[in-house]
Amino acid sequence: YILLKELRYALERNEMTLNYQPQVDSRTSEIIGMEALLRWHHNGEQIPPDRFIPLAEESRLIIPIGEFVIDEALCFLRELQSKDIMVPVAINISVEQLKFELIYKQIKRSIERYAIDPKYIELEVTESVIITGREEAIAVIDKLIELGVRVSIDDFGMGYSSLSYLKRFKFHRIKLDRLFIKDFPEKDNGHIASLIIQLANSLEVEIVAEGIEKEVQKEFLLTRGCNFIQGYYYSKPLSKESCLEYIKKSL
Ligand code: G
Ligand code: G
Ligand code: MN
Ligand code: NA
Repeated sequence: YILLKELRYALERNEMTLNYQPQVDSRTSEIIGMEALLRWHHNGEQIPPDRFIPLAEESRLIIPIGEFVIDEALCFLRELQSKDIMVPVAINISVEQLKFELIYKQIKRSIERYAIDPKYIELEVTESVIITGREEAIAVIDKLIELGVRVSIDDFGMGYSSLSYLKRFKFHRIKLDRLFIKDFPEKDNGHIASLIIQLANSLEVEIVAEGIEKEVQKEFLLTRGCNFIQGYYYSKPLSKESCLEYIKKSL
């Protein structure tokens, strides 16, 4: 793989950056969080995460790349908190990162060093992490939750029909996958989205709908009890500077 060879040098060549996509309370238009999304600028083009994250996971490069992502995101969080801007940041975590205590140590060290309030750190893990992840991975998640960090289930509804894992640990939030809303209202009646919202509400966990592009989708979700929205309707992923501007306007 030529791309894999290039990926090895991406960090030292400063080709990686984080963008931040606002998450908004549709009742007030206030920002309630942001998701850090990794970008790789290589030879004048942007390579999408869907192409390089799997490579990074297979090659273990996800460990240094993941460390970079956590460090960048927590630096931004510290910068915000030093300005008394208390907006949580959500960070995507791959299962490979949870096989070691490294991630726990890194996050704990950053919390102490930067004096970050851990409840503003949210880790997004997919259902597959919890289902296929071995006991070590679950144990690391438990330790992180004990630190005060929050955990969300990303791409909810995509992977597994088993819901038994919902009982296994104390997660904070579900991220409703874009699949369940993207074709609403033309080709999707929204029944599955409604059901997942009901599930979240009865479990008393937060739910954020991803990939909302249209007002009609936002309105529908609101009537069904989901007011936390992430999607192009409010904003695309933004550079750190633009996200800060967004936050200042929103609060
Ligand atoms: O940014 P984009 O919208 O194209 O993201 C596509 C997918 O890439 C996301 O669903 C997410 O799972 C993954 N992704 C983005 N940034 C990161 C990251 O920093 N770490 C990991 N592990 N995955 C990421
Ligand atoms: O982690 P996850 O795979 O859920 O990442 C979210 C992905 O969805 C990112 O790649 C992000 O760029 C993308 N995204 C966010 N909002 C929208 C949207 O409104 N429409 C579409 N098509 N994609 C979105
Ligand atoms: Mn995510
Ligand atoms: Na994801």
